[in-house]
Amino acid sequence: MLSKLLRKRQPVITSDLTKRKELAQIEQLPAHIAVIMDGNGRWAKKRSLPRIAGHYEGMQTVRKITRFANDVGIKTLTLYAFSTENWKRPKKEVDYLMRLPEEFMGTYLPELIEQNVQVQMMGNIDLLPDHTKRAITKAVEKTSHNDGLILNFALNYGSRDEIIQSVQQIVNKVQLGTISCDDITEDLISSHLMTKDLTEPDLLIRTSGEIRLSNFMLWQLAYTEFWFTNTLWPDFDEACLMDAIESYQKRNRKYGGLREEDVEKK
Ligand code: V07
Repeated sequence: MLSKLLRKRQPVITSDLTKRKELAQIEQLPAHIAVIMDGNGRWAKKRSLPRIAGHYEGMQTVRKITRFANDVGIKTLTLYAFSTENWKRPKKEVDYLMRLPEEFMGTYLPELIEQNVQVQMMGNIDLLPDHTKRAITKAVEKTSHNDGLILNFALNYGSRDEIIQSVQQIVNKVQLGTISCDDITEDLISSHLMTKDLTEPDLLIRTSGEIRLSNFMLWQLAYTEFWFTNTLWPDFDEACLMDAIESYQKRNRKYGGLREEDVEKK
C-alpha cells in the first residue's frame, strides 16, 4: 500500500519541478548564481554524526545542484567550498575537506565532461596540499574545452585577500609606468580580481540561516540579489534552487527588467 502511494507521488513532484523549470526559462534567468554552502556540520550534528559526514553529504548536494543548474540553463555556478578562515578548523577536518576535490572528481569527472560542464577555480591554490592541487588541475584541464555551465569552485578563497592581491598588481603597474593613477577605474579593478573572466553574480544564495557574507565576493556582489534560507546545505535540493530562482525573477519583474539602481537614477 505504502509503496503504491510513493510510486504515485514521485511523478507529481517531478512534473511540478519540470513545470517550474520551464516557466522560469521563459523569463530572464540569473546567469551567474553564487552559493555559500553552509550547514554541513549542523546537518551532521542533528544526526549525531561526525562533521565530516555532513561535508560528504554536502558534496552529494554539489553534484545534484550542478546537474540541475546546468539543465535549467544557468551559465555560471560559483560554490564557496573552502574559505581562507577554514584553516582554523581541527586538522582532521581540514585534512578530510582537502580530500573532497579528489573524491568528487574521482567519482563525477566523467559525468561533468558528459554534461559539458567547465570546471574553474578561484582562490589561492598554492597553499593547498599537492594531492588537492592535482585533482583540481586535472579537472580544470579535462573540462577546459567544454562550453556549458561554468562550475567555479572558491577554494582557499577570501575576498579581502583577493582585493589586496589586485591592489598589489595595480600598484606594481603604476610604478612600472604601464598605467597611470587615472586609469584606475571600476573596470580596471574588476579585471584584476580572480573573477576577471566571469560575469558578476546575479543571485547569491546562503543556506543554513546565517545572514552575512563571510568575506565572500565583496566587490562582485555590489548589485547582486540575495537569497537566504534556513535549509541546511545537505538538505538543499532542486526545488530549493527553483525557490531562489523564482524569487529572483519576481524581484526582477518588479523593476520591468531594469535594475533598482537604474530606476533610482531616473
Ligand atoms: C567541499 C562539500 C560541499 C559543502 C561545503 C564544504 C565541503 C566539492 C568540492 C570540490 C572542490 C574543487 C573541485 C571539485 C570538488 C569541495 C571542498 C569541500 C574543500 F575541483 N565539495 N567540496 N571541496 N565540501
